[in-house]
Amino acid sequence: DGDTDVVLETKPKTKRPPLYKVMLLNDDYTPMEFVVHILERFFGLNHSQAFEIMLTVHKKGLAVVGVFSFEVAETKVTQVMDFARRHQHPLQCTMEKE
Ligand code: TYC
Repeated sequence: DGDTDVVLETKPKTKRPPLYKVMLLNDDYTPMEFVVHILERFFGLNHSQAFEIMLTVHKKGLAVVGVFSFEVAETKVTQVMDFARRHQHPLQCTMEKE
């Protein structure tokens, strides 16, 4: 009858969830050993990895310490900020969509 069937391709509907970078910011007061301890304790880094990232933050101003789902990233930021505040250090930790 002259009609033409058109079947549009549909995209696969499962999208990967967005990932979030967790970053540590430098400051002049938080002791280096405290930052290394944080990286070991909350990010599961070994001592030399932790020391290396701490030095990168110290020299460059900030560094990405890990990439996680939203909920995990939020938990890490909260854990770091609470731990730093309890020890009266001004350390800042933030997250940003990748
Ligand atoms: N700049 C700090 C010092 O000289 C060390 C430091 C490193 C602080 C990393 C924060 O995220 C940081 N004691």
